[in-house]
Amino acid sequence: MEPHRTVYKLVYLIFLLLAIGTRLQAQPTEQVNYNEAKVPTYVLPALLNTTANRPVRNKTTWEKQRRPEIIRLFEENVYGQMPRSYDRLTYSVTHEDANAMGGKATLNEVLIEVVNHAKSVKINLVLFVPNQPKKPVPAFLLINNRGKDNTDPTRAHKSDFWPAEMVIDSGYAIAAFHVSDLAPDDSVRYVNGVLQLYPDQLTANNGMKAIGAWAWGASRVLDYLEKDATIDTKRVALVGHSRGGKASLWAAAEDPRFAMCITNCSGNTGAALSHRRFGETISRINTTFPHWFTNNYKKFNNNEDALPLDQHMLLAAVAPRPLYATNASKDLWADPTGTFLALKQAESVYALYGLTSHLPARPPAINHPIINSPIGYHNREGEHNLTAYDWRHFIQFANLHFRHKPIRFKKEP
Ligand code: GTR
Repeated sequence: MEPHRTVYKLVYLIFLLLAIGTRLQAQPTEQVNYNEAKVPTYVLPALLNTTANRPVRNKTTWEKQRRPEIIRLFEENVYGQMPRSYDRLTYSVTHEDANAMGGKATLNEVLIEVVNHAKSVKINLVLFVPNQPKKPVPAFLLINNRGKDNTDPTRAHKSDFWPAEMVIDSGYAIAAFHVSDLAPDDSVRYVNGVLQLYPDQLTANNGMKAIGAWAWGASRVLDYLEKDATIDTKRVALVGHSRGGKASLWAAAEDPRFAMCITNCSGNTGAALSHRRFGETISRINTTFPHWFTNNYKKFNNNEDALPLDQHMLLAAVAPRPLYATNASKDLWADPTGTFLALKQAESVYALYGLTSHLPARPPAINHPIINSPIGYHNREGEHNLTAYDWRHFIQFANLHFRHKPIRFKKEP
């Protein structure tokens, strides 16, 4: 054989081996279930029974006993402790434009600095407030887990992920901060942020990680908004998409000052039930994103039945505040059915407050939003994303629940 042919063969063989190796690495260790018939039989932890197995029959027992128990269960097992105290919060407006969006809004870029134990974290807030009416307005606050260009203060770049003009035209302020200011979304670098302020969290098995840090950040932004006279902080809706939607749900459950929670396509360890093991599972999420949840949560990898909780309990912790969850029809990874079933479970807690949910018995058809209900929901046609369609319905939901305005459904494009 000619020597150069042998070299070619060798090079080919090496490439082949490398390709097989990469593929093997990328292969999931566990099959993803997208088949409803293969959902195992499961028993959800009872929402309306205390851990001492006492029935919860009214909102007093719910608020005094069961709700705090549930928050502790999630702190201990899933999202980690939520430190509430810090030494100092200061802020400065780094850029103001009273004539933003062609004069419709005032832009404030605010640098919020939170200090604890001589360490600080800086949160960059982008905030547009409508120039009319001249009184405090309700607001939407987005936890931005995508590129910062999605919340461009200059508006040179516009994105349906944060359609600021649409929200301003509807009479709401719109704000956003980026998750990386609190904890970079990276399995090594996530410690460079909030966790520096609370070093004990780093070693505790129930220590917060990235998702807890993002939720903590949302509450610090609310601390700032409470000092801003243009915002009606009794009517702030917290919005998050996907991993940001897990954080918006945790933040709203944990901090009752958020008046409304919107959790968009949040899926596993967001609004979907884990016990179903449909789409993304606990072991998949903990393996791919080891920096999101507590060390304790890893105990439930392939062990969902041992969980003393499920996400219906977190949704219920938002009650009686209006709660809106979404899915996208092609996003089976986030388990639309499991999300809807979790919301249905939470209805019993809204009922303790005399609030009747109008969710149908079975998941509504695609693009059939349920707005006129303290628990709202839609399954949008399409992919995993946060879109103008989603925002239009968040605004309608807020119009109804924040302002008691009748819903005027416009024809969908
Ligand atoms: C996926 C992850 C989901 C969801 C999503 C996102 O890769 O498995 O849980 O968080 O990312 O944030 O877009």
